[in-house]
Amino acid sequence: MAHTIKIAAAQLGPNHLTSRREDVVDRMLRLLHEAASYGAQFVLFPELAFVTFFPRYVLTPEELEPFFEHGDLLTSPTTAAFFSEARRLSVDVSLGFAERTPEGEGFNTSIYYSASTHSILSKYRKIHLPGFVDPLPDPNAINQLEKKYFQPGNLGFTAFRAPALVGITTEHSDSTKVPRSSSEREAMRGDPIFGMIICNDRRWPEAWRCLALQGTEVVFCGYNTQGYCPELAGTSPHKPQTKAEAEAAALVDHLLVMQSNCYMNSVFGVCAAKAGLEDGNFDLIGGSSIIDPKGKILAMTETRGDEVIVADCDLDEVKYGRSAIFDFDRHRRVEAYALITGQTGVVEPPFLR
Ligand code: CDV
Repeated sequence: MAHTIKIAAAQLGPNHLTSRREDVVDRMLRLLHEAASYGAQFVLFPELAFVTFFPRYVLTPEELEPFFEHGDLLTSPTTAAFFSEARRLSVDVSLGFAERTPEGEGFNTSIYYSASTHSILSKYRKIHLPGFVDPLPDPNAINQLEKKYFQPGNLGFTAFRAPALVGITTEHSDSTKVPRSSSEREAMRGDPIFGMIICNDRRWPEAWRCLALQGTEVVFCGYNTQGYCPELAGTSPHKPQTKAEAEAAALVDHLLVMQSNCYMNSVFGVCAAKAGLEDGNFDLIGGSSIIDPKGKILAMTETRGDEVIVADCDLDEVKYGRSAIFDFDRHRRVEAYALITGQTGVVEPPFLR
């Protein structure tokens, strides 16, 4: 039986400081309906989907708090209807939001909502927080204060299975034998394995490999990526870029890390941007895409506004890379990788005498 799922990425155009949550959720509902009309079984929405990318601003605690969600998204007055509609349409969704826990911690979080169980199946809290704890001294600099407003995620890179998306797999099925017991049926189910990362995480191969080592078949990544942010991009001061050049380079970097990590881990990758000009001044790249395990782009957005893309993803394709060049069991040499987990920064070899 086919092991194919139709996946959608819903790119959101800009949100502004003046945008009302209700209006953003209305736009998300329109994208959800459009994706469902194409037959999508799953839709990915961006990082911090409900709000403008507020970590660019220096905010007082009172100004900061309204950007956070404080309760259960499935029952919260602004978002409950969104999940009820996803349930009615039988479409799973994943989206990002700023999470304030009952203990007062702040996380940059993504959830995976399963329509068949009407529950949040999995939660991921962003681990690689870019930027700075303190605002930059230059008043004209574009800040990135995720390290100030969020704590590093504490849930690891944890893969999970999502029910009711595919039938019994070819690999496990036997046409001569009808499964009898529920445990036998359970063992034969080919529920896909998913993993979530958020924005900057996609630039870190460690994140992808942790998910791939759990058999992940599709990695989801919502993002807000500045088109022009000289303070963050790491571009040589001897090669200053115009805004247009910087944005083009940011798009290249984004696709490079998505495609290469999909290929090196033999996984599908789905990424959804919040894009366009936020608050009249801050450019975010588009480039939301669906990528196959060979690193090939199956679908990509063409605008920087609200836009849906879809692709059929045959999850059996993951197997080819994993049984050949990226057969981890046969080829990985963990005895040589100690530096990866034992050391954080660079330690150069000693100088020659
Ligand atoms: N939201 C992000 O994590 N943005 C970062 C910055 C550094 C541009 C990114 O990696 O895209």
